[in-house]
Amino acid sequence: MSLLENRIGVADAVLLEEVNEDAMLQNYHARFKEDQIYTYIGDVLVSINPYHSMNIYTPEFINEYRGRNLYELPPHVYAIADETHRAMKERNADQCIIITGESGAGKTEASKLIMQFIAAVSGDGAEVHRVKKQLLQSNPILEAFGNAKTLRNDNSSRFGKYMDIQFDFKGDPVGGIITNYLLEKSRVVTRTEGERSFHIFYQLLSGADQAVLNELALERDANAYKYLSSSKCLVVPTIKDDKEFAATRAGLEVCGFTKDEIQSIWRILAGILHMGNIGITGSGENSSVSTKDIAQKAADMFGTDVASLSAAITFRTVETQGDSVKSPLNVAKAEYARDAFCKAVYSRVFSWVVSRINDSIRVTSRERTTVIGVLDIYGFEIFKHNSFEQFIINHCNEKLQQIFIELTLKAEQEEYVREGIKWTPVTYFNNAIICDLIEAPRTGILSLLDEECLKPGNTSDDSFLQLLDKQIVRHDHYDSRTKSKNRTIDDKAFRLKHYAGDVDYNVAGFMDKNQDLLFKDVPRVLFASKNALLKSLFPEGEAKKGVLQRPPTAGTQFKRSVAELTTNLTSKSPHYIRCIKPNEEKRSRVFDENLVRHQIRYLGLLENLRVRRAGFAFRQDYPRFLQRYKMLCPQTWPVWKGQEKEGVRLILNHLGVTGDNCAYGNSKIFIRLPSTLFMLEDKRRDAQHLIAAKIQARYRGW
Ligand code: AD9
Ligand code: MG
Repeated sequence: MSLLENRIGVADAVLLEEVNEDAMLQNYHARFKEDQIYTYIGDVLVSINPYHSMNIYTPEFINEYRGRNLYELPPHVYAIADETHRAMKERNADQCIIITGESGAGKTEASKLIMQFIAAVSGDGAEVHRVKKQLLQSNPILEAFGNAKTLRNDNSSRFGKYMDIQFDFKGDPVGGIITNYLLEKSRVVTRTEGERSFHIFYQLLSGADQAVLNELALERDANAYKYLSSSKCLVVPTIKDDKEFAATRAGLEVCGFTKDEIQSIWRILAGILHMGNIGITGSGENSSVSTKDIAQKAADMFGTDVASLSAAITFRTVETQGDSVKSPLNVAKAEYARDAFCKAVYSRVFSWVVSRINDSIRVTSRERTTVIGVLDIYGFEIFKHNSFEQFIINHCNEKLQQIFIELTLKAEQEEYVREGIKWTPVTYFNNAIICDLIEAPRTGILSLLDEECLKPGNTSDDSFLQLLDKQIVRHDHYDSRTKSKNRTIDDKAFRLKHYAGDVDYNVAGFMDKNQDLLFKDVPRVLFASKNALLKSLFPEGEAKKGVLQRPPTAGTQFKRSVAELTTNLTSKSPHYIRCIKPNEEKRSRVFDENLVRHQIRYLGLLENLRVRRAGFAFRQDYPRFLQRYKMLCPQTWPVWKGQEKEGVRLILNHLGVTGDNCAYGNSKIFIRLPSTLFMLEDKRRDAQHLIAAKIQARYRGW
């Protein structure tokens, strides 16, 4: 079936008769109703989450899409995967696939389908087979440790993931490197009601053998653990935690984790759950652990001594000129210290798991590899209450939108220049202004946050907000109660007008989360742990080490890694998947036009289409065009021996497509109107029927 035979709406928005939001929306709606979840805008794939399983991911589909041209078959994520893989092999150049869209739109599913496709179409030698298995098996592990049920998505990624799949010269995968971005570690101890902590906790409790739970001193009931029970959501109907546990464990084994390592991970997770149950009492400026038996369990799991563990959360050691003084913490501060302890342990275990997977799968030989990078990060989020985490997540999405704008525009412009064709640029909303507002050195919000964190004396989340109100009050994309007296904004919040909508960020916790300070007591206790893994995660706890340099703040670290990511992505040939969420209720077959319209708007899909059509709706290189349509002209059928460009000219002249309707680039033919393409396709179909009929008649005549 050709693209154009797939006549439910149009399979490529470029072929729409009218270019406007309504036409785009109606096209998506019509297709969605018929389970056509994929549509192109040129070579950008738009994917609308069907929220039900579809039988379009079978081995037959994989075979169908293998080695085919993008426009030959109906749009599909496999077509993008194939195109990317082929482009890498043919041009011997690094590629990347950038998957964007808001939380729950289908990014992670798309990234898994891409990996599945690549695994299926590449070679099958023993070594390649091992690598492919490990690449695929790294998914359940990362999802167990880094994903969680949120209000938006039952399997929401709470970390950013970028994976380079490395290939040899034959195009077979030989390894991979995963980069993880800031995990939302606060989830370990708190989150909004109705959400869960990371899947792995529930998996462990429901999936581990009783003997394992006994060893970990754990009860099977998740409700027994405050860190889990507090958000009043333990079971998710769409998730089978026990089965997932088996998958996670199998993944760990395939990726080379030893039995000891796996056991250490379970002990650390159990330790965290026990920590959450530790009771702290006290009066005035003092506190102590009131549940010694639980503290003992936590200490056993962490391989530490219970007295040191208790002291690490109820006291703070302050060092002054060689002397160290222990000062007591009140109950609130001790609880805070306990939570900080658990968040630090969990996020370091997570990063370790990623690097351990990398140790197994990355290519160590010096053989040159080309890569396909697949980016799947947490999507844009707007909650009722948005905090530092949403600020970071949304900033990352803002940057990706900018990359999309710059690269699609740039690529399009470059193509016209390369092909020697004149065109008038289309104006675009460029969100660089919002990126700057957040990340500009000295004047951006992240810098102002650092400034406030580093100021001596009395600073607080409130003083940070005051600083923003003083420094950036005039920025068009910034608002606050102080600035506009707008009472819809909380007086402890600031509002940013993001590309995807207005978000109010409550400043409570911004300073703490940015500083991310871990008082030395914690690393010291953990460095002394008998659990070798835990010990290795807190090297700064080693007593002899001199004064440690203050680590960069969480915001600064994130800014740097996003900058690295940007450089990395822009150095590769990009391919895009834009994911759309059809409704807020996670329901199948429900298409909320307003919600989709909003996404079409902020994803810039209409501008994308305009740019794509600015001039020419369709383009194809001469050999392919000639091959497809040569039957439409007596001079080129059945064989054309002249130059391909000339052959194409003969065909188009013969059909009356001349003048402004087309342009002859250096290597491609550009066609202005979609209707021309329809005409070509119709004529081609008629011609095919005619040829088939002639052949049949000839056979009958024998
Ligand atoms: V987040 O930013 O990580 O919160 P994602 O990654 O965009 O988000 P995800 O891929 O996790 O969303 O998709 C959400 C859910 O939608 C999945 O768990 C599936 O139940 C469902 N989904 C997404 N894509 C497909 C699909 N192609 N076919 C069927 C799908 N179901
Ligand atoms: Mg995801």
